Amino acid sequence: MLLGTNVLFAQGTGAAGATATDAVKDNGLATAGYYILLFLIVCFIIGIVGKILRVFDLTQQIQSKNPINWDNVMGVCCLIFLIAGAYGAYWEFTVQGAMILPDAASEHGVKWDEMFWTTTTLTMIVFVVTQVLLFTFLFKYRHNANRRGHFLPHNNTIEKVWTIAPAIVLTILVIFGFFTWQQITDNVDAKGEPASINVDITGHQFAWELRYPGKDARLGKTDYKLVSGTNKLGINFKDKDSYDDLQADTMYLPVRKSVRLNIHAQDVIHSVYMPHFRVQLNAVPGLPTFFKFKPTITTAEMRIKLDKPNFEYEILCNKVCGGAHYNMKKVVRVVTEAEYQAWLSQQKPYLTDAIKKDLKFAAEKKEVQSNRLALNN
Ligand SMILES: [Cu+2]
Repeated sequence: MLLGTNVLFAQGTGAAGATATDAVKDNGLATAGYYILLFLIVCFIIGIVGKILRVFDLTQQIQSKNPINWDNVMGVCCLIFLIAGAYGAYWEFTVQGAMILPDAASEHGVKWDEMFWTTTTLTMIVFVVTQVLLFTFLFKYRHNANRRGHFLPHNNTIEKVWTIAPAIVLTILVIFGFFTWQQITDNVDAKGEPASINVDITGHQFAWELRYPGKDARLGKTDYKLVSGTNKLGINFKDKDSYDDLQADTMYLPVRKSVRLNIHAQDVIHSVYMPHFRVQLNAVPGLPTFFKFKPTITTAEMRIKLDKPNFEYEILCNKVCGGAHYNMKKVVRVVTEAEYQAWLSQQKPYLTDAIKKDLKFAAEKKEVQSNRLALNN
C-alpha cells in the first residue's frame, strides 16, 4: 500500500512539475495512507482483544464460573454503534454540510435546489427512522434463554405496506425529477424574450476554450478536419459569420440574460460543470450538445452575499479525463449588460494574423493544392 502511494506521488509531481498545489495533493494522499494504515492496525488490535476474551471465556467455563454473556455484549455494541453512527451523521451535516454550495445563481438552479432538498429531507427521515428501529430492536430483543421469539413466517399486509409505500414515494420523486429536468431543458425562448447569447465551449486535454460571437451575434461553423496549430478550434473561415468570432480567457456573462452554451470536446469525454449555476452536461467528441440557462446573481452581488471579496464563479471539468484533469478550470464572471459589452469589445478575434497568413499561403498554392484550399480558404 505504501509503495502504491509512493508511485502516485511520483506520477503527481512528475506530471505537473511539483507546484504548491501538488504538494497539497501529495499531502492529502499521505494523510489518506496514514488513516488506512491506522484503520488496519485498529482492526488488528480488536482481533487480538477478541482472542484474549475468548481465552478468558473458556477459562471461566473450565472453572465452572459464569462465562461472558455475549448476547449482552453484542446488544450493547449495537447501541454504541447507533450512538456513534448518529454522531457521525451529525458531524457530516455540520462540518461537511458547511461546505455546501451557496444559493443557486441561475433561474433553473432554484428548482434544482428544491428537488435536492425534498429528496434529501425524505431520505434523511427514512434513514433516521430505520437506523433507530434497527439498532434499538437489536438491543431490546437480543437473545435471552428465558424468552421465545414469535415465529412469523409470512404476513401479506406487511409485505404490501413495505412494497407499496416506497414505490409510491420513489415514483413521486422520479416524476418530480422528470418534470424538473423537462423544464430545465425546455429551451424554446418565451415570446418577447431577447435571443440568448451563444457561447461555444470546447474541452480538450486539459483546458476549456471559449468562443464568443462578434457584432453579428452569430458563431461561424466549425469542422474538426480544419483543426491545426493556428486554428485550434477548427473554425471554418469560409463562413463569414466566423470573421468576428472572439476568443476569451474568462467567461463573462450578462446577468438575467439567457445564455446558450454550445458544448464540444476534441479528444475524450469531458463535462462542463458550473456548480454555482447548477449546470452540468457532458462534452462528447463528435456529439455537440448545449445547455441554456440564465444567471441571476452577479459576481459582485455574490461576493457581498457570501462575504468573500475574492469569490469567483467557476467552470470545471467533471469527468476524470486524464492526468491533469484538475487543471480544467475557468473563471466565470456574471456582470451587468454594460460591463459585458465593455469587456466583449476588448476581446481578440480568432481570425489572427497567423491564420490570415495561413489562408494567404493556401490561396497562393491554389492550383497545386486544391484540397488544401477547400479546407482552409
Ligand atoms: Cu476534462
